[in-house]
Amino acid sequence: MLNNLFGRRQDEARVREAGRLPPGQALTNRFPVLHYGPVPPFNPATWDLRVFGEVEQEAAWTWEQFNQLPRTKIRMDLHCVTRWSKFDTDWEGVALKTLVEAGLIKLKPTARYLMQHCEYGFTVNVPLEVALAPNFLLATHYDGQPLTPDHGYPLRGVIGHIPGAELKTPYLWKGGKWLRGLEFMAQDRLGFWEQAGYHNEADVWKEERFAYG
Ligand SMILES: Nc1nc2c(c(=O)[nH]1)N[C@H]1C(S)=C(S)[C@@H](COP(=O)(O)O)O[C@H]1N2
Ligand SMILES: [Mo]
Repeated sequence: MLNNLFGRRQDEARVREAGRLPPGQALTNRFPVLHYGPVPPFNPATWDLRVFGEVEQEAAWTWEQFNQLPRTKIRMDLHCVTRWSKFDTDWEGVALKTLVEAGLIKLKPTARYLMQHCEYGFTVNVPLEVALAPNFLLATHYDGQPLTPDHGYPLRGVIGHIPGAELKTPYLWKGGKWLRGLEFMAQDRLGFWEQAGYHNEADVWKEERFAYG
């Protein structure tokens, strides 16, 4: 217990010195769970991922089809708006950038934003340049294991900070758990937490937590 506490402080000092602890954040070695509403069930026979909006051709991938898409692994630091940060987390899944480059999703030139549609009508919006960056992943695995139900099984968006990469880093809420749809949009629309007053840009280094002071 004491040992754990001491370890946490040391770990935090180390990431702070490395410039990896954003303002107002504290390191945790746990993995807190945060979401609104219940954890949905998963049925691989009926699950699909819809791709729609500003695309040349709409699609609905079954779970089997989704698992045949090209895969990517990334390591990143997660920063939650509720002030915990978790460092060096390992994710595996499908990069949107890869799907676009491979022509598996053909975007219309008008596509500028992505809305992630999740179970029970939860939504979260990001600009296209964020969705196509290497620090955004459609993740099926965390730490070498399939996601646990409360962290978004079978599929979630996840976004974090890759140390050394000059990429915009939004807070973790910009990744939707229990993902079921990718809607490409010409105009921005606010997602669930953004409508509730969270900041639309959500940049962790600028502490863009809430839209109104
Ligand atoms: N479907 C869904 N995804 C969601 C949320 C939610 O309420 N519903 N909350 C977001 C918020 S506020 C956070 S901080 C992260 C938390 O992810 P975690 O539970 O894996 O730590 O999920 C995000 N994705
Ligand atoms: Mo959150």
